[in-house]
Amino acid sequence: LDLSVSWLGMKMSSPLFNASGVYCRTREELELVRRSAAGAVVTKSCTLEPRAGNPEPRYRRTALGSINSMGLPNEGYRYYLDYAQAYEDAKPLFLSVSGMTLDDTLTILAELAALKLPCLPEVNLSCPNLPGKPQLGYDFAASAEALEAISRAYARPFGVKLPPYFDPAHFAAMAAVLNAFPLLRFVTCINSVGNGLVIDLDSESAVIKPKGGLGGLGGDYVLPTALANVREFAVLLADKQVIGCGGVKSGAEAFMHILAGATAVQVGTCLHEEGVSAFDRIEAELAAIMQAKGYQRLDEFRGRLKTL
Ligand code: RRO
Repeated sequence: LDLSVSWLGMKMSSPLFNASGVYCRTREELELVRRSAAGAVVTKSCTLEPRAGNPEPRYRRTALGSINSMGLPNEGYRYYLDYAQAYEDAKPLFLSVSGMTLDDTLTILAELAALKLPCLPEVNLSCPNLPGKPQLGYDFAASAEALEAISRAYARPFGVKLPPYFDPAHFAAMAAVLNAFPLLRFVTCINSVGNGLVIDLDSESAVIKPKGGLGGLGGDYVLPTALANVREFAVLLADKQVIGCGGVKSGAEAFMHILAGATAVQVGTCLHEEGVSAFDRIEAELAAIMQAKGYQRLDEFRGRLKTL
């Protein structure tokens, strides 16, 4: 059985890796993912300056997943560039970038390009948790402008992290924007489903502090939305790769993401709750499903979703 994935000149021994935001803020966390069964490593979204993030509590597990309003806590982009500079593993490394302004993002990417580091940027167009800042991915014209500027400033292959979309007209509109940029080689679908509200019945209270309790949903809540976004963009972005993210907690959901068209699959909420041993478990479960179905390689079922 072969669970490896080759894409963009990289080889991953497993399709699974961490979702940005989970186990990736500090060097210590990144090293746990690097030394795990994960097939790649992605850093926490970074800004020009270090950030402490939003007030706590800002993450809560629920019976069906998680809600977070972390507010982009990170060590500042130089920390992650230093990590990338010292990185020697064959396991691919992705740098998530989420400047507070487009100019900040361009500054970070220009420096990354100049250093010629062995990592690919995943530009975050979809943080839902910065008070007063809308998610860029929901503004198609602003997304096009950002991709134009990024293509000019970076001039190398890159990817973007997208918010979830909920209407075929929006899939089509965003796909038309994305298809205009040949350096854009992958999209990660999806970021958390933004601005949900989890309420605790006993205390009659929101469960996280920022934004009156509003935060991004992950876990079981978001699996069907994630699969729809993976499927629609896999069909609409013929020359790009889609990385699946959302609701993966066992081999079954990983298989579904790949069936919907995902090249590789990220794990967020489940990784946060279980730790990096989740990668061994989910990989073994995915292998068992493939064995039972008679598949030896991921490309034998990738994108082959049946419809009725
Ligand atoms: O740090 C966060 O609050 C955060 C970010 Br940047 C993101 O992209 N998605 C998310 O769920 N939380």
